[in-house]
Amino acid sequence: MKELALFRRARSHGSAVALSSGGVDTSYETVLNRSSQVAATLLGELDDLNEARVAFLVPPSSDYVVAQWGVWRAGGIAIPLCLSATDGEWEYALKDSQAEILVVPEGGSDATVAVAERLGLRVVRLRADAVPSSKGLPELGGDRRAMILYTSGTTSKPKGVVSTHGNIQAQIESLVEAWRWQATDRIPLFLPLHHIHGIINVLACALWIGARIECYPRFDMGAILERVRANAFTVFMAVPTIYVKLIQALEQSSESDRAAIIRGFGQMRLMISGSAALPASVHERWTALTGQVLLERYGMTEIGMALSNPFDGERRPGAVGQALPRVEVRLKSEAGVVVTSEAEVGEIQVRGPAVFGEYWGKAEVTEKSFDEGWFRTGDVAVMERGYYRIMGRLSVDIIKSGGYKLSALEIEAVLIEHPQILECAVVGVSDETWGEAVAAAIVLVEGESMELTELRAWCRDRMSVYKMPHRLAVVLALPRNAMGKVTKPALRDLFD
Ligand code: MCA
Ligand code: AMP
Repeated sequence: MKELALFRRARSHGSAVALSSGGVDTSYETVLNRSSQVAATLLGELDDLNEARVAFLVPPSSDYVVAQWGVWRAGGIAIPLCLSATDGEWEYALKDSQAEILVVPEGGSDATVAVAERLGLRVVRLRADAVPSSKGLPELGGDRRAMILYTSGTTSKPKGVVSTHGNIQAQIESLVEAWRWQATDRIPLFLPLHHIHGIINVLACALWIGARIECYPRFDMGAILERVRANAFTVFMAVPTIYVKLIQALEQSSESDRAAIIRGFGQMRLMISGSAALPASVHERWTALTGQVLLERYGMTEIGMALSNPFDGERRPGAVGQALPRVEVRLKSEAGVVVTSEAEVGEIQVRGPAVFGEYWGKAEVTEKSFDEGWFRTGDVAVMERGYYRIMGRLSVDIIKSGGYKLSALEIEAVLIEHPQILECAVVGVSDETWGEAVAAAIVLVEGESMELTELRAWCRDRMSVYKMPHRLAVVLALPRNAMGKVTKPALRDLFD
């Protein structure tokens, strides 16, 4: 039977612990057995789901992998939903992907189940049953579509990035090679599992190699530092905001606590930062505190990881290194010419087996995203002394906050629905902790006033917490249509 390499490899890891959550260990064998049960349940009388979309809302745990692998082994396309999303956001993802089934843990996710049932989806609840199913499972090739991840961008609604099993395998193999993943590795997983940083870089790479993952429902600083002190981890992957928060925590802790935690970080074999720019000052502060030189890398949902500082050799603060194995990268200037010399700025374009093929149901947008077969990232960079350095983005409407990519247009679309708001514009403003913070400038209906807390209460029912504006300028004196006359860069200055 043709089986994906991921599952063949898992079989060979057998009784080794794959994941541990809340003190409960789960072996590779158990994950395989349970996922075959899920696959059999999803299939029912069918032989193959044939790329039917199956959404799942499962916290980081062995259950998450059981659900993901269950969908894959049944031949479906897995759509991991955001745990902190609102009903409207879930509804959008389920409808846009034309999902047919929703998988949830045995006892949870009532709100999502209600949304799914209203939309007529079949709901499957995970069970603890670890006996393998005897049902024959479909053969899967690399070109089989495997996953849809929703990513915000330059359109007002998130787009579904479709990756095939071949894309996913290429992304994993490149990182396993570049970062020297080992079966003896132990890594904490506290990043959200609806984005590739958590899904591919942490979860999939570790499972591929036979390593051990310790799951946390969120970034729980106290619990994680406790385990760092106990030398529980060999590899650590986080977004810059987390390193900023860790530095603050270390600086505030007692001398003896700090020494013990620093020892735990110091003995790890690899610590990585990515998803947003790591300020050189944070990079240097971390080295000064812990002796660890962070490895910064650059990636995107559509392409996996593309650039990385080296495992061996110089890890340069403020730079993202060179192309990863089997990833081709070029810079294209504003004039449309491929950049061939250092110090010349251009858009990062990427090609290779890890690059996705399509946005779900958006052929035209997909076509515009490629330039002669190269994916246009929208990020601008320059090559300096052999390493790429990211300079910014082509679109002002894309914001990176806490490692999450947000669309200013999506947030504006929510704000403008507020009855007291006449006009609005959203920008990202630089922020020491969050990289960028979401800032909203609004023109109110005459005679009205508004507090930030009021605005955030309005947003809370309509968008996940990390998308909500954390800064507000209420522009009262401007005439109607004033917003259209102010550029977004000028608005950014208003907040600085
Ligand atoms: C939350 N808060 C914020 C933000 N988010 N304030 C400003 N800006 C924000 N973006 C506020 C909340 O309102 C709350 O305020 C307080 O901070 C704590 O919120 P909470 O959610 O509990 O924060 P946290 O748990 O400390 O979360 C911070 C985090 C999280 C761990 C950095 O944002 C995170 O997991 N980020 C990673 C996202 C990620 O994985 N991105 C990768 C995408 P109050 O206390 O007043 O209520 S994939 C990608 O980018 C590519 C492919 C790549 O290269 O990796
Ligand atoms: P996402 O769509 O969530 O996958 O986010 C991808 C975006 O994150 C990229 O297009 C970049 O703008 C940004 N990004 C990822 N890693 C880095 C990095 N090391 N430095 C600067 N930006 C980064």
